Amino acid sequence: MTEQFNVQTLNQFIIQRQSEYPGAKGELSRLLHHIGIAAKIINRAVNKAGLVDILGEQGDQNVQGEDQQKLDVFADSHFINALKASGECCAVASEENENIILFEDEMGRNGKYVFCMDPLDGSSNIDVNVSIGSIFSIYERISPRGEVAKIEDFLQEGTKQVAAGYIIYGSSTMLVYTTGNGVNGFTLDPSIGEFCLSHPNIKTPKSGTIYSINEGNYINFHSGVKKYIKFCQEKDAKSKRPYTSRYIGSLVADFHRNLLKGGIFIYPQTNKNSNGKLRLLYECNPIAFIAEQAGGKATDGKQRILKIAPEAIHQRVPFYTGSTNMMKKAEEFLDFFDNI
Ligand code: P6P
Repeated sequence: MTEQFNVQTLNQFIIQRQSEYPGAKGELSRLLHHIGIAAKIINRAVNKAGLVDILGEQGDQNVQGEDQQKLDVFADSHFINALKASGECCAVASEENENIILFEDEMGRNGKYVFCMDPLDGSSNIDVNVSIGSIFSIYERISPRGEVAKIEDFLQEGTKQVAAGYIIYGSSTMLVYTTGNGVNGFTLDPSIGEFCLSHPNIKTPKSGTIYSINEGNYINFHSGVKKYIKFCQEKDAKSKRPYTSRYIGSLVADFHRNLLKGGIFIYPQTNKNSNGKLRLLYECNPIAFIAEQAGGKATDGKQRILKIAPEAIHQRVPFYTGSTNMMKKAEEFLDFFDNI
């Protein structure tokens, strides 16, 4: 029994960190606590997905035109319920909903924060038991409290995030987040139903030997991306090349592996999709915040992801993120960007 009292739970950590913010009234702490609750509920569903009828397609399509999996819809609704219950959130932008979701009751109108999320990223992997994730990003609203939130509350550049994180539902379930003072990882201990601090102050290696990109799109890549892939594959003992190619097709799983081991993840623009595939607000910005807080880097091939001024809630951007030395080398090739 004593061992269970040596761990620091997510809630203990949140409360301890709150004391480091003089004057903090606990709003962000309460919001993070409710995210943890939603994560446990979704984790339970993901783990049982094969046993109860929540696998397979919902029969609808989301705003991206992607077939909605039942778990997508389940995750979306449970996060929204938890955020509403927290009393600290006034509106939500979700991959699963075309428009922002407004909390218009008195408690919602007084919420201090807006929340961007991909409630279940990598959902095409759900039915084949591959790791999937939830990704979130939190901003302080800019519209006056007491009023219904506005779209402008969501169109803030990534540097304004007050918190960002992801939950990875894999061989174990982890919640990894930052509030701008480093990155910490918590592993769910099913025996006590608590997220416990397992990866304090995560720092990503400056170099790595993993590159992650969907080479199935190779013919559509710009020449600079093709040249970088060739660089990764050339023999060079000094720089430990050829690098290892690892690509799961689940952003949270690919990023989490590279964060801990060192590596680079690329979802570039192509001649078919000039802005790539990943969404700025609820995929690239939160991941970029974590990458930078862990000592890594995140760009769209030219500029910091976190400095991009959003124009729409489902806006897509090219995405390059990972170990600083690998990003620096990749950018040398991207400087020679020319048309395909
Ligand atoms: P592709 C999942 O659908 C997702 O949004 C990310 O999780 C993942 O990194 C990417 O798309 C995979 O896209 O085109 O390589 O299958």
